[in-house]
Amino acid sequence: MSRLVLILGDQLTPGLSALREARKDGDIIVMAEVMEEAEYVRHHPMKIALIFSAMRKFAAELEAEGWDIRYTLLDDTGNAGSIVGELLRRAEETGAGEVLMTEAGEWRLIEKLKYAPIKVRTLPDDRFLASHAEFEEWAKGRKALRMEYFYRDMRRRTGLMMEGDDPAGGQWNFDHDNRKPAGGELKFVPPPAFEPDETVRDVLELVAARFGDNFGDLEPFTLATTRAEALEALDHFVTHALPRFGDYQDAMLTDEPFLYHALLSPYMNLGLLGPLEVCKAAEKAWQAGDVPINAAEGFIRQIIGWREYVRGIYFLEGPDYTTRNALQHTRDLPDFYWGAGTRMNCVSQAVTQTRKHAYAHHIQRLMVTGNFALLAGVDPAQVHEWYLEVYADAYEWVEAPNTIGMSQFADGGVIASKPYVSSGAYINRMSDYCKTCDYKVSRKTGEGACPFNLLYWHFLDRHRDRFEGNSRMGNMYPTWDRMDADRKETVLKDATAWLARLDAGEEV
Ligand code: FAD
Ligand code: DLZ
Ligand code: SF4
Repeated sequence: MSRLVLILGDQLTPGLSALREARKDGDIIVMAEVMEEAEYVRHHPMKIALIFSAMRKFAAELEAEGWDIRYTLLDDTGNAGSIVGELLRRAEETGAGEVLMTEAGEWRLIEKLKYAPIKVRTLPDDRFLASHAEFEEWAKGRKALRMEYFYRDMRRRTGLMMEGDDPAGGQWNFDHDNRKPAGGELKFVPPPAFEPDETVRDVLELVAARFGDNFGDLEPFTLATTRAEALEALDHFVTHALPRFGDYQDAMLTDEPFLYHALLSPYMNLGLLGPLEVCKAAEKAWQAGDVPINAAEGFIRQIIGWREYVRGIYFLEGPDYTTRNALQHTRDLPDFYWGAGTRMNCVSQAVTQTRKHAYAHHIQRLMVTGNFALLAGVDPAQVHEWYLEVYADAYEWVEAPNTIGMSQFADGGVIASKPYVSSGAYINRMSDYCKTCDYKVSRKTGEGACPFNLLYWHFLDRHRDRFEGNSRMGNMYPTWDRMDADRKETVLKDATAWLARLDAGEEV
């Protein structure tokens, strides 16, 4: 009896475990564009276009290599509308009695496949460097699951930037050389733009017709949609941006969405690029003397450290992770996350570029939109859904730990040892946004006071019981306590009034 080999939209890797085990004579590859995946959240149109284009091209490559492949287009008559539905339809059509697949990256789909009325054999997703078992073993018995220690193990295991048993340059982490604000004289080379071919143009037409009302611009669409193009994007990054990646990793500049960032997460998360090959390209450039050590180390840490670590946490913590709400935040996500007007220039910049490019870099996600939601007490489930929808690289295994854990502290501190909150001073230091903002970052209260300043103290005050004893909150409570009572009262009153205007739907 023949066998179906399921390849999901984010499993576009020639060496995928299911493909390695499959046989060209007899097995049938199944790939399907289905509404259930395309609308379980309202994905940014560019994200859907990227996935469908890359799926179609990957399928064509497999077919050219001699695989028997059944590919379902979204608009095909008979499309069952879901992954499980498509498997059952193809099983009936071909007489196949079993499905082979690589584990899905999301609990929702794992559960659906587990209860599918057909036998599904699942192989581990070994495109990641740490298996579930290895991560569990690392986590076992530890009081705190801090990324830094996990990262050191990953350096030792991969041998990346190692000199024998020691880290290259004598340090594991060169972050103290990073995090410079961006000055005006910096030059940025824009990311490579890939002209849509016929396949992409067909997909763009489909996405415009079916998902045109979702938040986000569909065009200009210039993303890579094949492994060959993604490799070009990698090469471009290593040559033009990596040398300054470390220095300006946390900087933010008006109308400069990309700076020296890699823009490679959509391709790694789809499977077009492997994490190890990306890190090796960075290591090679450092070995050749083209890239300083702080840039290469910082970049590699994001991938073998953060990326692997958050995936480990997602699977360790289980399917209820996305429903956690340790701080019991309940405010609705403000309309300006969907492009409604706001006078906060930093938020407006981050949301505008998200709409245009389905991209914002880490500090914009963490310290602008994430920081605001946390300070304002927005329901983390709504924040999570927003991040899952609006970014081209968003899949739950990576998005949820970053949002629920790192950004919103909704997991109660599994990932973050302290909440990532800041007043306007941090945004002012790392960006030029405040210069042209309606609010004054230097104002702590009264007319025109920066909302981040007001909400920062409001947050600390309302969560005093939880955070007062947190050593990493440093001297924030003593600073708050040293303010005179009148001033504290004014700060809290102004913050409450500002939140009331937000809740009333005023443009704030
Ligand atoms: P660079 O800054 O150039 O970093 C290089 C690579 O490191 C990235 O491509 C990415 O693969 C990896 N990386 C860096 N930081 C992280 C991290 N914290 N977690 C995992 N990988 C990381 N990343 C996603 O891939 N998908 C998401 O859905 C996602 N959601 C996020 C939500 C929030 C609230 C926050 C704070 C972060 C989120 N991140 C997510 C992490 C990070 O912001 C993106 O990986 C990064 O911005 C991607 O852009 P880049 O390729 O230019 O990254
Ligand atoms: C995100 C996505 C979208 C939009 N569409 C499809 C699809 O039509 N077919 C498919 O196989 N996969 C799609 N995906 C990716 C899946 O949602 C992804 O595999 C799971 O969320 C697990 O990460
Ligand atoms: Fe953002 Fe405040 Fe700066 Fe305006 S003043 S850009 S609201 S941090």
